[in-house]
Amino acid sequence: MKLAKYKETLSGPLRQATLCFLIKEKEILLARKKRGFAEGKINGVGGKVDDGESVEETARRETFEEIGVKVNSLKKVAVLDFYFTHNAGWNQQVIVFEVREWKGEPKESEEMEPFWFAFEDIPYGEMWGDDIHWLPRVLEGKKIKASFLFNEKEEILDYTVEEISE
Ligand code: 8DG
Repeated sequence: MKLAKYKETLSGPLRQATLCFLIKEKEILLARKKRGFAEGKINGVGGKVDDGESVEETARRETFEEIGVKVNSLKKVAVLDFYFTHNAGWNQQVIVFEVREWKGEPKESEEMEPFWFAFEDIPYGEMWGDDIHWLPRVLEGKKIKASFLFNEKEEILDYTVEEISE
């Protein structure tokens, strides 16, 4: 199935979630998810946008809840639309932020176990399969808009990735 065809079957806007990557020089903070959706995967920190919250507020709240860090400033670096042929309830738009200034030391919570990785050691094999298609470009300073369609085995059926100016 192709993205365009799948999108014809949907109505209404996508639910939104956030994803934050703390960056210091050429290192990125990633965390192993200890429970819930995508348990065991390595990822940035984030979660669903609650009613009445802005995406920036969600990013700050989730980063504090998951790794105990207070974010000073957020830079939007990507907008990713995810679609799942077998479970439309998982469909969501993820707003990705880069964080270079924060207060506190990242620490483990009941949900996340954080680690610093050099950019060249990012464990893409333990991350979502789409990340290799956009995260390297984000780390080069590009802004990205992308869409991915997954099947029931979490394989990518179709995707688009483009650079955006804003
Ligand atoms: P919550 O209670 O914390 O809100 O829910 P959750 O169990 O954390 O699940 P979620 O809100 O759906 O959060 C999923 C996180 O994973 C969120 O930060 C967005 C992010 N995410 C996806 N898909 C992908 C992906 O393909 N790649 C990466 N890197 N992150 C993804 O939802």
